[in-house]
Amino acid sequence: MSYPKPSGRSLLARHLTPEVWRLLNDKETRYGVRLAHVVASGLANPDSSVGVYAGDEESYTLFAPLFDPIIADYHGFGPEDRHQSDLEVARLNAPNPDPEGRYVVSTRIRVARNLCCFPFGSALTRRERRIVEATVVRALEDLPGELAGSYHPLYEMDETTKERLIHDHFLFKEGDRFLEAAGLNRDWPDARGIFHNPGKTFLVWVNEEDQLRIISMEPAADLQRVFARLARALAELERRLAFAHSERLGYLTSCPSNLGTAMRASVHVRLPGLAADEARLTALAAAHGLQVRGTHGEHSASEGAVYDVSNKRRLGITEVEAVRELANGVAALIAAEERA
Ligand code: ADP
Ligand code: IOM
Repeated sequence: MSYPKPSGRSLLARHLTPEVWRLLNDKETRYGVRLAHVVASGLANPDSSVGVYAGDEESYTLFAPLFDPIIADYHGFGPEDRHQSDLEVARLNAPNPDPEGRYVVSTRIRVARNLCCFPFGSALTRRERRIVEATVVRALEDLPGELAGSYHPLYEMDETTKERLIHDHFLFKEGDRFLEAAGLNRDWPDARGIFHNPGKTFLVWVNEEDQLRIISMEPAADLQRVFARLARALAELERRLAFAHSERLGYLTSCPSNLGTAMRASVHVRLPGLAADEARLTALAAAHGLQVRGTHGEHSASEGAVYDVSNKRRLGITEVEAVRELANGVAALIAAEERA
């Protein structure tokens, strides 16, 4: 295949040069992942922000001449850097940025995980995906206390329930064209599903962009409590499952934007004053290391001036630092909103 020049402004378009293509084009990982597989989504979707998906752990080393510049660009993390984790709740010290509850609608912290010794979602076979699902569901079955819940496979869910869960921000959307082009939606809805506790404050998505998305969420802005619940869940799951992890890059994920902590800590915050100039809002958030998404997540628009504001960097920053950065940045956005 000759060099497929990517269009658009994705990190793929910036870093897939003819030289990189020539260097990597004929390489293949142990699980059979090739460069064409890694870049397929970004080529099909010029409006991607990143545009590449690793098919397995080895993709990050075999295709490093493409991934490393993308990782450096997105996270400011160089080839000599080493990622460090810190999930110690006692060290968090992230004050509630909206104690009177005037702006923040809800808080959600999620991490992505993939099982070690399997390819990632875009390269899984149907049979392997089912094994991943069964392994994860078994690990979730006997979680204690507030984390206890039940698993709901997608193929058993009626349309009304599904739509309600998506609308209420609990479940992933269907038919995402970025994931589709990456090969992440193959055999849909087979082996996909959601686990949640009765109050839907603890949820796990199975076999979406990553094999697990582990989520703690609740109304208002008690970051400390949301983080503590997530940390408890992760400690339990680490005892039951072995996750794909590297000394250098931390937790390994399909998309390089999620490496390291694999954590996106976000608030849904209503900012009607700042909404008048979204470019300024985005710049203000970026100055605090934050990213702005729409009300229904990535690639969606804001509704009713509610924005999803989260840490942009997930690698080269600890979990505790990422949540603290969110708390400080959101407090600054609220102060700007009050002046607007
Ligand atoms: P991810 O967070 O897994 O990267 P998305 O950006 O698509 O993926 O978000 C997934 C879902 O989580 C969407 O429905 C989004 O609206 C919801 N969400 C994100 N942050 C919050 C929040 N703070 N409160 C409520 N829902 C949220
Ligand atoms: N993580 C992934 N969904 N995203 C960054 C897609 C994109 O490249 O726009």
